[in-house]
Amino acid sequence: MPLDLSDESHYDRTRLRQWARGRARSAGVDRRDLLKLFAVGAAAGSLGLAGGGTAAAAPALGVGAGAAPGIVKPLPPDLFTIRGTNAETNFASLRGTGHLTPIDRFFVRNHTSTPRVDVGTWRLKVWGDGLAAGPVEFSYERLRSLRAVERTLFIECAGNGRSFYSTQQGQPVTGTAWTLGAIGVGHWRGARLSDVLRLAGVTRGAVDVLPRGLDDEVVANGVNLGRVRRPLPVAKALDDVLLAYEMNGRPLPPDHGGPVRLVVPDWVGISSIKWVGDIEVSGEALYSPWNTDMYRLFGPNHPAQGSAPLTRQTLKSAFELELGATVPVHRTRLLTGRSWSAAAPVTRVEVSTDGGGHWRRARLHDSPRRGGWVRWSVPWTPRTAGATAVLARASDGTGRTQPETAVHNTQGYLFDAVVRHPVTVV
Ligand SMILES: Nc1nc2c(c(=O)[nH]1)N[C@H]1C(S)=C(S)[C@@H](COP(=O)(O)O)O[C@H]1N2
Ligand SMILES: [Mo]
Repeated sequence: MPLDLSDESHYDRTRLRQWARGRARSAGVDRRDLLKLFAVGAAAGSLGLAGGGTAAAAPALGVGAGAAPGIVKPLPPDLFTIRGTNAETNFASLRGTGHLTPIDRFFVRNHTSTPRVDVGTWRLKVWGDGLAAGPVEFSYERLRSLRAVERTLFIECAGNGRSFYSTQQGQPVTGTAWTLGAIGVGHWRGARLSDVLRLAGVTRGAVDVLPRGLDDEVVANGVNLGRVRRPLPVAKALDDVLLAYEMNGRPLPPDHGGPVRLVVPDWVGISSIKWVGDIEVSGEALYSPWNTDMYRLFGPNHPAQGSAPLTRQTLKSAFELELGATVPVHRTRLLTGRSWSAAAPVTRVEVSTDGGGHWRRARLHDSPRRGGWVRWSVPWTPRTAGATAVLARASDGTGRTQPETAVHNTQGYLFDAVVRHPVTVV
């Protein structure tokens, strides 16, 4: 009986086993190089590549505050915090904005830098032994002539919230030290990946689909990992994945993958390959560093070989307030924020303004919907001056509530614990 790979965890476990036994094919990285990487990783505790090319504590070399890290759009300091080649959305700047994250404040996560891709000469090449015949190319015009779908979905980095492993749980992690702003909700318009794959002649024998970006090759620890790419099981690829060419009603901007990117609902941000140039459709299992050494859970809480590759994002909440904000005593203000989950709509949000002693239900301003977030608010009148913390805790339709502590992993992925947001009352 053929394996059912439409089940995500089954898929991942199967690929992982196959990969560990050398039975999945490397998509472009020499096995020797991968082993070399693993050796470096073992010595260093991990690669330091997790969701970013920079170590948590060390600022990226040559990139000072406000310096242009290869991102095209303006990055004013009130809207963004620059972290290496990436720009984190300042959550406070979302206050008063709508359900969608405006493009001028949508986070950017670049392994290298934003390439300028010409729409006129751009082609999407679909190829591989999982197709009935030879490669098929799609121009931008052809892609736009296919039946279009529109969806509102968040894209969130697997490492969003990573810095709280160290600041809140005292546990070291590697990777970009995001607070909670490595997420944005966009309204995407595009073609269905499934339509494109069918037009290209995908066969029943196809197993994995590997989209690859047109940005520069990634070099880490002296090893060229090649272009950013991460295999998707064909079941997910044929299910709900978009090839998006519009974001919030505008042509997809360069920093967010223009002219065309993948949008993979619910899955970690790395799945949503930007500037997609080609897609391999394979009859064999594929692996790349982005589903073997990176984007898996390593450390004492996880299997010795690491967890299965990450698929779905988790559950989080954030205040639309600076960390360490100063607020006046005896004055009533509206605390606002957002909560989101990849598993099911967020159904309840509770807020504590006394460091976690008492909890109140927040008022929800969006009807709970899969793929988006809910905005919420709760009034607060601080009664005593001094340092305190405000906390927000969400529950989703699966019955899950954010825990007090997130399960540590060396690369700091999937932080889901309630964040103690420091505030000073004066
Ligand atoms: N080609 C390419 N695709 C990519 C990346 C990249 O560096 N290159 N970064 C990935 C990661 S880690 C994330 S979190 C999302 C970020 O999307 P955004 O920059 O539009 O917010 O894009 C993903 N797609
Ligand atoms: Mo990411």
